[in-house]
Amino acid sequence: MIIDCNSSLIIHHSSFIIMRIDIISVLPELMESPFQTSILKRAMEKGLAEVHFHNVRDWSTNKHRKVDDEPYGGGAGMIMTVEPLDNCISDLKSQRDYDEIIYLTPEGETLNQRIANTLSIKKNLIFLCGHYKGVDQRVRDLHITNEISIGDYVLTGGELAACVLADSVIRLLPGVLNDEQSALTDSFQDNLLSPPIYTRPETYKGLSVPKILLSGNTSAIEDWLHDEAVRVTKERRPDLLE
Ligand code: 6GU
Repeated sequence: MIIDCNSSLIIHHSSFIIMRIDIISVLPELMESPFQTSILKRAMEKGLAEVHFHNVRDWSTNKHRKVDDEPYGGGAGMIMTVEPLDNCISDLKSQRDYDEIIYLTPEGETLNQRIANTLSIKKNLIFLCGHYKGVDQRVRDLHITNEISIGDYVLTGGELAACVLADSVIRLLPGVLNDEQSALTDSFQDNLLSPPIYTRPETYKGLSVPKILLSGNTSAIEDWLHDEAVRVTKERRPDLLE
C-alpha cells in the first residue's frame, strides 16, 4: 500500500510486518475495550498488530505502589515520578529496539493524518500516557522521542489520546482494512473532506439521491464526487486547501 500525504510518501513493503505498541499508564483498564472490538480486535486476531499494556505501579519501589509526588517549587496537582517510569521504559528498551517513544500530552504536536501515516511504517512504539499534572521532565529528557496531543482541549489523562493515536495508526497497517474500507480513500489522505454519500432507498421523505449517482457513468460520478469534496472542504475547512 502506498500513501502519499503532504510530502511524505509512505510505502508499506510487506503484509507481514507486525506492529507492536507498548502503552504505559496508571489506568490501563481504561483502554481495554477499543482493542477488543471491531476492526482493531480483528487486526490483533490476524496478528497484524500487538498492543501490550503496562501499569506504571508495577515498577514502583514504594510499598503503597506510589507513582506520583508533589511538584518542586510548589503549585497544585501531582507529578508522575521519574523512577518507576524510567525503570518501566528501560525494561522495555532492554527487550527490543523502539522506533519512537511517544509521550501523550496537550503540549505535544497536534495529531494529524501525516503523523499517523509516518508512524504506520514503524515496528515498535511506546506510548506513555501522562496523568495528574504530567511526568517529571527527566522522563522526557531520558526517553521521549516525540510528544503528541490530540487537540486543543484538556483530557483527564493521556489514555484516551493513546487509544485515538493507536486507532489512527493500526487502521493503516496492510491487511487491517478491506478494499471497501480502504484507507486510501479517507478524508484527509488527499487533504479533502468526504463528499455527501448515499445508500438505499432512492427517495426518503421527499429527499432524493443526486441523479448522477444513479447514472452508471463512472467517470462522471468520479468527477462529481471530487467536485463535491472540494466544495465541502472549501465550505468547512478552507485551511486544508491552502
Ligand atoms: Cl495527549 N492528554 C491530555 N491529558 N489531554 C489532551 C491530550 C493529551 N490531547 C489533547 N488533550
